[in-house]
Formats: sequence, C-alpha cells, structure tokens
Amino acid sequence: MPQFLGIDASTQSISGIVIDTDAGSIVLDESINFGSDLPQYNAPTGVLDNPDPLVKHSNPLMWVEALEQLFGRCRSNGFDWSAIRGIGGSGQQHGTVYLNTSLADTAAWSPSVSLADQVRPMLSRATSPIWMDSSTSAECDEIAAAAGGNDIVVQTTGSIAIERFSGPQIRRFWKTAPAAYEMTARIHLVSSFMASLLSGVDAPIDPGDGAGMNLLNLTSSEWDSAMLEATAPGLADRLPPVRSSSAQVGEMKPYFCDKYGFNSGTPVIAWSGDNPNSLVGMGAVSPGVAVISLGTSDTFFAAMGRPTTDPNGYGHVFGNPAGGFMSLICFKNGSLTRDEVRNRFSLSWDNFSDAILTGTAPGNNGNLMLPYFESEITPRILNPSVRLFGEPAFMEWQDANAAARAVVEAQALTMRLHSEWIDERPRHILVTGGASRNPGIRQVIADVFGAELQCLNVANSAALGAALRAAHAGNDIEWEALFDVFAAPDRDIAVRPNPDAAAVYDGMTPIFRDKVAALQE
Ligand code: ADP
Ligand code: XUL
Repeated sequence: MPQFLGIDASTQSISGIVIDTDAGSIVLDESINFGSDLPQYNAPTGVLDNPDPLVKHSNPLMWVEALEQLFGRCRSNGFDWSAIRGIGGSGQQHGTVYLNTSLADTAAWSPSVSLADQVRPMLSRATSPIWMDSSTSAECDEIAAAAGGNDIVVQTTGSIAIERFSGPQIRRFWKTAPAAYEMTARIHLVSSFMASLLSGVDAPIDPGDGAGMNLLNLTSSEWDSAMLEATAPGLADRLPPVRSSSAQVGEMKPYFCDKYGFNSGTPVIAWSGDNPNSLVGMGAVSPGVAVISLGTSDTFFAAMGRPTTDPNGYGHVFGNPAGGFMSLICFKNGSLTRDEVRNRFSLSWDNFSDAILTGTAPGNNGNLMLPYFESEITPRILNPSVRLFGEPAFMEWQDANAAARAVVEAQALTMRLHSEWIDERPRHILVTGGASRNPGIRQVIADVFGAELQCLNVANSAALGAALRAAHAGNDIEWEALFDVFAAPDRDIAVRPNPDAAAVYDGMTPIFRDKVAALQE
C-alpha cells in the first residue's frame, strides 16, 4: 500500500491529500482553515489586517501551527502516517519568510515544545508579505531601472518586475528595515520554508515557484546575478539553492516521526508553487489544455511548448514541474469577490448558481460590473473600485440575480482578454479550485471562452499535484499512469458552451475592455 502525501499551504488553509497508488484512490483529504481552526491569529481569510490596503501580510507561525494541527487531527481520527512513502508540497506563490538562521543549522526540534514556539525566535521578520500585497510599485520601478528596463527583466525572468513577486518584496524589506535585513540569514518562499520545516535542511526552491520571484534566470534555471544585484545587497547569500522540482530535499525530521507516527527516512520532495502543482494535479503538463483555477485568486495557466511572454506585461512564465515551462495569469479578485457579492444578498452557493442559470441570461440584460473590491493584479488597478452599469435596480444593488451573473461574467471576460497572448489555443479547459464546484460559474466560463469545460472530482488540485509529484519522484511511476487514475476528468460534469451565448460575449468583450480602460485612466 504505497501512499504519498501532498500538502497545500494556501492563503486560507493548509490541506493534505494522500493517494494510494496500488489502490488507485485518495485515502485522505483533510483541511485546516485559518479562520475557523486558528481564530487566535485574527486572520479569518489568512491575511492580517493592515491600515494600508496595499499591504497584505500573513503570520508564518499560523502556517506552522496549521501544519501540526493537520498531522495531529488526522492521527487522532485514526489515520496512520506510517504508510506514507513520500511527501510533496505546494505553497501559495511569491510569499516570503525571513529567518535569522539557516534551518539547516538548527538542532533537532524538541518534541516537548510546539513547533511554532521553536520557530518564533528564528524569524527576523514577524510577518510574511504574500501574493496579495501590491505595496511595492516604487521597488518594481527601481529594480526594472537597475536591470536595464522591464524588457530585460521579462526576457530574463519571464515576468516584468511586479508588486507581489518576491524580489520587489525583499527590496522593500531591505529599504524599510535595513537592520532586520542585515540579521536575515535566509529568505525562503512559503514552499521552501515548509519543506525545510519538515526535513530540517535548507530546502531548495524549484523553478516552478522560483520563477515567481523576478530573480531566476529562466534559461539557466539559476539565480540571475544581475537581478539579485538590482534587488538588494548580499541577496545571493540569503537565498537557498535552486533545484529541480523532482529533487528529494531530505527526510522527515524525527520530531514528526516521534510525534505523529511518520516512518523515519520518509523522503521529502522539493515543494513548488500552488499553480505549478495544480498543472500536475490536473494532468495538464503537456500543451493543448488550459486550466482555470478558481481559488482565493483566480488563475489561468497552461503548459507551454516554448516560452513566449505577454506583450502587455501581465502574464508570467513559470517552470513546469514536469519539465519545460507554463504560462500563468493571476486575478486577485477571485473567490473573495464572489463571496462578497453572495454575502451582500445572503445567497447560498446553490442560490448563486441558480441566479446565473435560471434567473438571468448571457449578457445579463446589459448589466455589467467592474468588480475590483480589492486592488487588482490583472488588469492593474491599484485602488479598489467597484462600478455598476445597466438597469436601475442592478445599479442600486437591489437585483441579486443580476449581481451574481455580473461578477462572474466580468471575471470570465477578464480571463478571456488577458489570455489572448498565449500562442496555443486550448482544445478544452479544465477547472479546479473551491468555486469550480459551482454549476452556474462553470457555465459562464464555458460560454465566454466558447470551449468545453471539464472538471476533476478533486477540488484541491494543488495538493493532489503535490502528492502525484511525490509518487513520481524516484518511484518509477510514469506521469501518464498517475494521470489516468487520479486526474481523469469527470465526464458527468463536462460543460458545453451554449452556441447562442458566444455571439453575445463576442459583442460584450470590447465594451467591457473599454470600461476597464476608462477606469485605469
Ligand atoms: P485557496 O486554495 O486559494 O485557499 P480554495 O480553492 O480552497 O482556495 O477556494 C476557497 C473558496 O472557494 C472560498 O473562498 C469560496 O468562495 C469558494 N467556494 C467554496 N464552495 C463554493 C461553491 N459551491 N461555489 C462557489 N464558490 C465556492
Ligand atoms: C500566482 C499568484 C496566486 C497565488 C495564490 O501568481 O499570485 O495564484 O499563488 O496562492
């Protein structure tokens, strides 16, 4: 019964999925939610309050404690961790953790003290900036200028210098807290930090997550010395090495074996970002299918035959954990924005879906929303702005059905507009993430893209991808064999586009684009 664990350290929760490769089944799917399970951290959606709406940080100790809760809860429920033969992981991308020591220099964790208490004195920065942060516009300009312009930055790293990426965040820390920066011995991504905790070594960063830093040279897969220099002094000494996504980084630390029953010697595989992991979890590692992930952020991504870049500067190129590259576009106003509209009208998710499917029609009778409840990454909108256009009841927030459709149509049209730069047109689109369970949301996406949508039974494709990577690494199990069993789309919930809707959305796309452009002026 070889079992493999995939852990997903995401914005709102930490989840674990265990696959059994002999039985061909998922034997564990458990989640610790920061809001409900760790209320003492005062971060109901995983993010700390800050008076500046552009600043979004999390408490890394909350992630550490959630990891322990996950292991502890499953064990109390009777789950036997000793059958695990490999552990892979996934982290929300771009977030950084600052330590005053390398984790490789620490003595063994003491079994009698909680891990969070042992990690606390190692932090040289109490909080971690995460992907939702957009406070580093000045640093992006400085980095781009020092590197010779954004054309060079994008050619080298696959993305222009961009606010949420780790490099600009590190530069801001160096500028605003130089003494604490000086004391920082290691800067980890969320992914490499979690892998380091488990293995007790300074875990490397893989090219999937490393490409989200504005520091990695995509061609050489090494840190780029010019980008490091443009970012902050002494950065090369503070970063862990870059290694392949399939590298074994170490073995599970005795602390976890003694406390939770893992076997000593259990391999820990390099962790990666949540989007690269999802690419694997959706079985989409070859070009031809695109994935839309509807999590806290909405993302659109696909494996790339060759690395092309977005002329408008919004899209990114990341490493594909199965080899080669992937495209990615990220939209910040994703699930929390849909939550916001749903909560305003006290709708259940079923009501929200019905509002779209039976309460309204494609095009929404001309009702259109610009739904930037938070500042937005794609398109770039630094100040939260919500605008409604159309019928009076809709504009006065009196029409729940139209509001539900409007937010989802705006999100889908934005994805369509901003994925046009990708060369390869997908044959079909796979959807994942919490909101992919929603039939109304699925239909709007199929209609706006005019493409068939397919779904997997597993909503958390990032955790699944991490488990599949652990099974693949060093175990002679081919990707295709794993995908056939664990990533086969559920034919019963395939969604076909409505042919009449395509013409409506073709007409609506330029209107929507003009309204967004006017907002950006
Ligand atoms: P992340 O991995 O980024 O933390 P998830 O993929 O777990 O996020 O998605 C969480 C979100 O899923 C919640 O914020 C909620 O808005 C959304 N969600 C959960 N169930 C549904 C549903 N039935 N319909 C639409 N959205 C849903
Ligand atoms: C991707 C991005 C988000 C986070 C969310 O660039 O910023 O999708 O990875 O976890």
